Amino acid sequence: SKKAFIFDLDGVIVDTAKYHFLAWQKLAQELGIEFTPEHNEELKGVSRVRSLDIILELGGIQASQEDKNKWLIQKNEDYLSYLVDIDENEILPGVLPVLHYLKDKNQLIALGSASKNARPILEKTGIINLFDAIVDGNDVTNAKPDPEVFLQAAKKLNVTNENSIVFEDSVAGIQAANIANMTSIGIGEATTLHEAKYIFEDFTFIDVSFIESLIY
Ligand code: B16
Ligand code: MG
Repeated sequence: SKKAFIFDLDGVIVDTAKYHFLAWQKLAQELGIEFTPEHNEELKGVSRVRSLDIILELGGIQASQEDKNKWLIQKNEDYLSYLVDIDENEILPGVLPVLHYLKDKNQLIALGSASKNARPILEKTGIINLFDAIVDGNDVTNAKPDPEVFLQAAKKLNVTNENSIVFEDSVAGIQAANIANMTSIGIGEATTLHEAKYIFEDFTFIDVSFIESLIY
């Protein structure tokens, strides 16, 4: 049978969180807000607009919509400057073998990401052609834990939710997959991602027999 394997982007396929951090930190500094790597954890899987709100709340800053829009553009331009030179080396360890194995087994692969920059990242890392469907921040109105992004992906692939498997590094993403009755696989720390059906520290811990067990 054909299953849909839906991958989150940041924290699962690539570690763009480090670039998001640098760009948010630059903006925070300009606004006189202290922004640490610990704070950045709270922004994982969260939309760009919500991320700015969290940072402004951190600094106790109330801003006009005009200022917010300006800062969102500024942050994204800065973020994109870090992506200029990325290539396949940006793909996290163990991910490519899993993607290729799924292709070999004729399984369906989708992206389910909150990022509006997902397509250029998949292009630059040379894996966009492995995806049968892409759903990203440009397609959805409701952020995770709302399951919209994963529901759209399964629908595009014509696969039922029960036959869909989601790889996620954020708690909100795991919750979204669970709400959709999909199989949730957490990538990261077991304590943080305990709501996931399965948890792996990273893709190097995922072996062929586990993937087989998901397919059949
Ligand atoms: P952008 P994911 C998310 O990607 C990131 O984890 C999150 O930190 C970011 O704010 C969000 O994308 C929006 O990204 O500013 O590029 O539209 O984990 O859902 O793949
Ligand atoms: Mg993520």
